[in-house]
Amino acid sequence: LLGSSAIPATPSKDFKPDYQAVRAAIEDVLESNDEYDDGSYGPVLVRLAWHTSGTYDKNDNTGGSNGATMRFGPESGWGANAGLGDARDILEPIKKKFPWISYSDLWTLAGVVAIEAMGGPQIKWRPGRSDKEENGCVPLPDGRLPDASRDNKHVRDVFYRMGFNDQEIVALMGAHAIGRCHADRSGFVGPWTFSPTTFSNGYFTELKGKWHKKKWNGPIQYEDKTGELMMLPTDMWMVWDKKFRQYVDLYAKDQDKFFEDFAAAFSKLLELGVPFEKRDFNTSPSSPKPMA
Ligand code: ZEM
Repeated sequence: LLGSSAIPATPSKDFKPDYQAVRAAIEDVLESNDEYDDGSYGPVLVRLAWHTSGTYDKNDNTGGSNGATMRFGPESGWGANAGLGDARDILEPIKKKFPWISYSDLWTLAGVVAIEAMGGPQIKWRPGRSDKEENGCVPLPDGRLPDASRDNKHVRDVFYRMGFNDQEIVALMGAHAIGRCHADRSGFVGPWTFSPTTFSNGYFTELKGKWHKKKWNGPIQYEDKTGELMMLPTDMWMVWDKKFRQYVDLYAKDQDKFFEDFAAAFSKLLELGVPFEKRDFNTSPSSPKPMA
């Protein structure tokens, strides 16, 4: 019997990529290292999926997950991408085991699998991204990813450039229920919720509490009354801006609605700029698990 590791680099015609096997391999690495952060690579994998996609510009159709250009400089060295080497490295043995999957499909699928494994919604995902060569791609300009120290106008500029509306922006921000900030990556410190490895609407319920500026020499960030939880300035704008705030209220009250809207927006994010063949999810011949 041929294991998937024996698949040749140029697959034969009747080769069927086994995405379930890749999903299982991703699930296996998520909690493979107790020493890493809160015992999970889930959050940093979600951040990789987001940063590889969030460079998209709808005006010239550049950026986005297709290409996996974060493998190369200058993108790999952007300040915004600090720490994402951990996420890329943990996926490398999976890429070796399943050489037929592109990095760009693997990185986006890993984000989806991580969210589902952390208790989040099922997210529609389909393959079809291809990797660019280092010498074949025009480097993207730095500054496409959002800057946490800035305001609501900046947040809108960045996400409208990708093609999102206010509701989708707020839904996507709910990913800050998981993970944490690291002093040596962004300069900010701490998690947004007390359960940073569980995907929930906790970001919104916490946001509705009381927040004050943290007294320290680091960048401006906000803390709750326990001093353990944090919010970035851009997070605070989700409640300071009335149009954003109505969705914070909605998602704080209604987890199901948050899961539904997040799943749709995250799936859209991962597909920005990807030249899929014309077919839909449920009829896709190469999508092994139709995602209803
Ligand atoms: Zn984040 N994010 N993000 N984000 N993010 C961090 C961490 C994580 C912003 C931001 O500056 C930061 C979205 C939107 C925005 C995740 C997912 C998503 C950190 C901490 C910062 C500073 C990095 C560090 O120090 O390790 C800003 C300004 C955003 C928009 C305005 C969206 C959208 C996301 C997904 C849908 C995740 C999962 C993390 C946690 C990473 C980890 O390693 O724990």
